[in-house]
Amino acid sequence: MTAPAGPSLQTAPVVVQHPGSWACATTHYCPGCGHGLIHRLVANALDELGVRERTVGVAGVGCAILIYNYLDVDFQEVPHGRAPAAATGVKRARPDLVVFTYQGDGDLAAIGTAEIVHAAARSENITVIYVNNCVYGMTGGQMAPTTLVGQRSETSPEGRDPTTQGHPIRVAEMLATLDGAVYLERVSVTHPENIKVAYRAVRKAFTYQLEGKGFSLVEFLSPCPTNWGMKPVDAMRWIDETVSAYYPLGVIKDREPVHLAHLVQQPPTAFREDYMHGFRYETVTQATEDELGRRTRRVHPFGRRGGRWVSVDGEEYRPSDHDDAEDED
Ligand SMILES: Cc1ncc(C[n+]2csc(CCOP(=O)(O)OP(=O)(O)O)c2C)c(N)n1
Ligand code: SF4
Ligand SMILES: [Mg+2]
Repeated sequence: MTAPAGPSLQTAPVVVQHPGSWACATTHYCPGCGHGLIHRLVANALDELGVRERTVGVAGVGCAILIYNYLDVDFQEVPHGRAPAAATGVKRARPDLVVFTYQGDGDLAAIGTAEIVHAAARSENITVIYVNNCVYGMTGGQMAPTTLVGQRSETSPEGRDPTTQGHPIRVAEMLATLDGAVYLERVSVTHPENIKVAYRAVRKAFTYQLEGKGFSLVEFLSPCPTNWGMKPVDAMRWIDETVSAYYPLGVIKDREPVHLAHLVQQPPTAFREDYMHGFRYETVTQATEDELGRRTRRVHPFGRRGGRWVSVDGEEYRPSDHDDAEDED
């Protein structure tokens, strides 16, 4: 019997293919995990925006710590929770790069609370992909700041009790109070329609970064069937019926930037010359000349308590007849 005629592999039309930003590796994620889907959306967005070659991801600690094996872009690996701080450094040093963090809820909303709040407050021009699966996945399913009231976890076997364990944190709403946060949206990957919306959100967040608008974050409600003790399909249903009732999907904030610090691409020259020699927080309060005709500056570190004379070429100088009282203003 002869095989039915049809297009060969070489001539068949391409219907779907891996995004170029995808490294074509097999992931280590459990069946039904949301991380792989979310990676794919990030890869698609980077491809579509044509920024793969100038993108740097900053990976948090958690199940997705190995994301650098899956996305074909440069990555910076950082300690737990510190991704927004590291991303700040990369973006400020190289504003031409597209910089994003990829963080779980344990990483971002527990150990990294300070970093994410202040990156948003400063309106760092970065994109944050925040994966909220209501649990510490990597370490075996302990309660996270996002674990729902009543949800069972390794450390809340009877269900989270808010009287002793507090209430879950809605990160996107919390950050929305900060003027520096420009775009915040919560999405999910539970079915094709939601995935399309999620993709648009990721793409928009990166577009805002390219436009220099400032801080954006896309929060994903993501299944962790392994630690939830559910089949993958039940985990998806639980997100639709229960998780998204507490964490509503949609745009939480989308506004023009009101804080423009992120548009300062490099520190001013004077700042770099004068402030990088030992004191980070000095302010120049006056310039004068010493007896040799060198220009000197009186600088005050740390809220004007103390200070020192520094010549313009960086040499320490302290005139013996200087009266500190003159400067007490
Ligand atoms: C400083 C530090 N404290 C604790 C840990 C242990 N740890 C590793 S991953 C993790 C939780 C990760 O949970 P999450 O960020 O929600 O990511 P998920 O695995 O759920 O995607 C913790 C507590 C660590 N690696 N470093
Ligand atoms: S433990 Fe949960 S978050 Fe981690 S890979 Fe498995 S399903 Fe995904
Ligand atoms: Mg988690």
